[in-house]
Amino acid sequence: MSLLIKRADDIPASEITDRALYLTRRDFIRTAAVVVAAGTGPLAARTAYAQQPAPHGRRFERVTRSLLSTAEKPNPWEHITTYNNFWEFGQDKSDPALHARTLKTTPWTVAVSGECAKPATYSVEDIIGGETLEDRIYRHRCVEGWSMVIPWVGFPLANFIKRCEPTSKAKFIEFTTLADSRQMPGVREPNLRYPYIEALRLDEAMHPLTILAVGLYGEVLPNQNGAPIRLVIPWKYGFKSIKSIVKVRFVEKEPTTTWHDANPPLYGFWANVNPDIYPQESERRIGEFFKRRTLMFNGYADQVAGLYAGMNLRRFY
Ligand SMILES: Nc1nc2c(c(=O)[nH]1)N[C@H]1C(S)=C(S)[C@@H](COP(=O)(O)O)O[C@H]1N2
Ligand SMILES: [Mo]
Repeated sequence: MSLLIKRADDIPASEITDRALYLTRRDFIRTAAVVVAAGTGPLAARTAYAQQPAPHGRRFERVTRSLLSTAEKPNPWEHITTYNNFWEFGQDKSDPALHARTLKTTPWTVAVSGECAKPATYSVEDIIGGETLEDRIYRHRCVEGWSMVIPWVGFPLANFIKRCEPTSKAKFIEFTTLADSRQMPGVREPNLRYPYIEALRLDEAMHPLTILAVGLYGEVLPNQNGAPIRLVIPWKYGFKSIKSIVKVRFVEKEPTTTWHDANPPLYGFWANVNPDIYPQESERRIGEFFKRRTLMFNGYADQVAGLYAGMNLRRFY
């Protein structure tokens, strides 16, 4: 970390402005304080400097445009690959870009088990193989109050689920992230229980908006964004979109999930974006200065509200 500490008067003004624009307001104030005080030390190291954006990876050959994309302008590669949440690589937004570089993503397999007719260990190549890859530009809303627009490359999770042939008992689908402490320094920290686990009700998982993402901006997914394969479910808070998946399990009962287990009142199992539940009424789009109003189901209400008909969304948050 110490290599990243620069004196404030070494930072070009352009870098300060650019960086400040996409920090949260609290971080922005801290950064400003650091700049004014020409401070160094841990605070400066933590807040003042962006990581290098991810190097560019292999481009996918055929990616079709999806009608399910938002028309909003995507955030640039630099934002999406340097401002990340991936606690297996550290808690700061800049940690994953720094520490995930060395994650080994080939070979990679996903072990499928539980209530299904085709339990097996699938290679990522096999999972992606027969799929038509699509550009899916989605809004992303983190429970911490920031948002981005991200041009994923992926395909409906439903396609993979059908291949696994869930039985009639399967009501939920559970996902697990790799937890290899040799590659993932965060896994040794006592902040969350690893491996990271997330789950969806099966009908949510089968919804056409729910995808397995394998790329970003037409290229192979950078490690910090959850390579080689991650879930993206755009109407829920970001923590549901689990990264670097190594296991899938079909189950009858609602599984215990990492964030919900860590703090149930704060992180509901459902995690549907809901501006009516304090303090989620507004968000800051990374790259913008003023806040925007958060939309019900993150703007996907027309497509997904029906999944929750008759459910009290204040109780099942
Ligand atoms: N395994 C794992 N998956 C994870 C997380 C994590 O810490 N570990 N963070 C979640 C949160 S809170 C968010 S907002 C998104 C961030 O994805 P991004 O860095 O690609 O934008 O990943 C989600 N998936
Ligand atoms: Mo998040």
